[in-house]
Amino acid sequence: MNQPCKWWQDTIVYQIYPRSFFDSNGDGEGDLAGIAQKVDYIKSLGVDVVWSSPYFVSPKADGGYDVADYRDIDPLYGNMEDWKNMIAAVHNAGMKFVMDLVANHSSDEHPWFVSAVSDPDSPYRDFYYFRQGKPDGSEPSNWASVFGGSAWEKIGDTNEYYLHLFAKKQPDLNWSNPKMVNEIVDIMNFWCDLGVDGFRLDAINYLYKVPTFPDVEPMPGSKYGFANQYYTNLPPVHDHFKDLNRRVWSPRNTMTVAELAYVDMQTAQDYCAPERKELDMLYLFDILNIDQEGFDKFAPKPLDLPLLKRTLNYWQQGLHDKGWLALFIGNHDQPRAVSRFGSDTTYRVQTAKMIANAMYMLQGTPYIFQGDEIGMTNLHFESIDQFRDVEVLNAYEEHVKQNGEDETHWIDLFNRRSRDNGRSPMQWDNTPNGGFSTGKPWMDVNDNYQEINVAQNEADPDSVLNFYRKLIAFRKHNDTIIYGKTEFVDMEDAQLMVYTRTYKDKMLLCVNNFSDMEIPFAMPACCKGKQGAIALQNYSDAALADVMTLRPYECLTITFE
Ligand code: TEU
Repeated sequence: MNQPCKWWQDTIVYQIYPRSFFDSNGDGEGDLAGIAQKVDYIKSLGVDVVWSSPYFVSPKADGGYDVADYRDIDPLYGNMEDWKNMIAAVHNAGMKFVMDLVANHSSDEHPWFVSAVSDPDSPYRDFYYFRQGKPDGSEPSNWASVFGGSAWEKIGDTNEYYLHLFAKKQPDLNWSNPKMVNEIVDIMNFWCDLGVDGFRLDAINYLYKVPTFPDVEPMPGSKYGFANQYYTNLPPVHDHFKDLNRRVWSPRNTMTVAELAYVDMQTAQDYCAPERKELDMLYLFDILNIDQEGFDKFAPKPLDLPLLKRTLNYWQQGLHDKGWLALFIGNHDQPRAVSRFGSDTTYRVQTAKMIANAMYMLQGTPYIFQGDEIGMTNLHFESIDQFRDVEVLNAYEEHVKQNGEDETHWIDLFNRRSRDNGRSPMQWDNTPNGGFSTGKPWMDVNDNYQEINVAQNEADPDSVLNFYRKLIAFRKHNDTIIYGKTEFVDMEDAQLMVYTRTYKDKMLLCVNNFSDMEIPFAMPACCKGKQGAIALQNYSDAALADVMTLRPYECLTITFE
């Protein structure tokens, strides 16, 4: 990678889920004015970029990832004036703002779809995928939706269907129609004119589908199958990225970060090779599927640390000098990292710091998801009524209602694995509703808010929050972290994740104990006999030695000059 790096390679991004961040007007819903009020807090972390999940007009069948008007704000979150105040506050604090562009699909309540579905001669007909069912009346193909069931929805009592890879209220947009693409370009330019500095591109490698929609092998016990080979990373996707880059991203000097599932190395390198002028940064899924069976997030399995290390290493090596990774431990689609990768009870604070240390010393741009910086945990909900996510509600309907499976088992699974874990309101202080809202929150606050909240973290110099601040300050402008080569030590060790980062004559050693046991650790050969200095640690009194005993979930970052 050439020095100096691009601005977004030496930056830290903070992700907001707006509905759950801060409610400024007591209606129980987070809002844009609430984000503006908390800008100083975000800035105090040391981050430079704010990305907010969508706040556009939406029926919110999928948390706002179902957009009904790309140019206006949903009244739940405020209005255009509030948006302008929010982005001004972000910019005045010296930070940049990234918007979430959801362009693989729109809402079924978007005027384009409303027109297309009601009028066969609509000019918007070809903005979507309408197909006739098979002669027997079944769906045009047996493709499964990401959220369960068929990816095709029948229109009234016709034999016509439309495609929705996600929820049925999210019809897929047809990127083979240049008029539709022009609309997306206009939308991006509209927001660039208003000051956005970058785009997070939602589910963007799904945008081209093989238009014959071939049937696939059904999943066990289902009529439907995952057809990702027919809609993921197909060659026209590269052409679309080049086109958007030429028309919007390069002239506007924006940062792009693409959410990508099922990417192989060659494709990843092609997406972000600077000379190809496609994308800047890749937000890849592999590490998040590591503790589940295949694609089934409700089939958890224990963390396989060697597999996690191999996966991280694969991307660290493959993209070094050839691309750029987003580094993250959580987002609005995931359970909380402390609960899934360590301890969310006795060693919660140590775990939260250790996971940040393990992930954010790697090469790439760190993304911090709201609440992870104070060590927020998974939920302890007792009833299905407390859950909000479409994925949970669909799974409940299928497994408990239709198949009669054990309800307690499924509630337990939802508390461990659902997306709602990442979406509960931010815990600001120990007042009712964690200080998130003076009204009744749209979703219950985690019952541990009195113990885990921002105010408590602010008051404690050894808190998770203050560890994040130290980590960010240490990481920023640090050439070893930005440019260095990554080398993992003992890939097969099932408890420790240890790696070095090396650049010119400097080296950094990152040591992380992923277990609740004391584990002996011998300095790797490359560090022995050298004078190291502890830059980060989660037990304030570590002493360096050639052979050490790491305490439960202990982490260290050590620098060697
Ligand atoms: O996610 C795309 C995606 O494929 C996965 O995140 C998937 O939805 C999830 O793992 C299911 O558990 C993006 C957004 O991040 C997500 O919130 C949206 O639901 C989805 O696109 C559709 O817009």
